[in-house]
Amino acid sequence: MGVVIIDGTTVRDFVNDDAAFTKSVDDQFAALDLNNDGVLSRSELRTAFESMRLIESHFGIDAATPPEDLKNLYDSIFDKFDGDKSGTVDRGEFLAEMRKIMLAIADGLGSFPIRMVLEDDPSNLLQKAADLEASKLVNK
Ligand SMILES: [Ca+2]
Repeated sequence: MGVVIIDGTTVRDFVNDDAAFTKSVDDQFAALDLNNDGVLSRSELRTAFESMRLIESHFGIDAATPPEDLKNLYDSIFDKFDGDKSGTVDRGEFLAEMRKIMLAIADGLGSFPIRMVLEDDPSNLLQKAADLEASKLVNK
């Protein structure tokens, strides 16, 4: 567990750092692809979202959401990711949609820094955004 301070600029700088962002999302994709077939199934993506709390709040999911609504919501999220409607989400689709989501989160944060308690998850993208900013400060 760690506490990080992030704002929209932290997140946006991370998304715009193509090499760092692509590598982080690729790492996350590999971790989510539980059966290693190179694509994410509906259930793999749902497992992913259940573990990404901030994304849940971005999509308006909370503990009181009834199971059927939750299923519809996860279906609609899956459809957003599955751009070519192939029934699976490939690496490129995942990267493109994660970029959009992270930029939307950045817009939502704006210039107001927030303190976030992050669980110790090396694949957490917001953690990576904060790490990238920290590494730049060190190098200045
Ligand atoms: Ca898979």
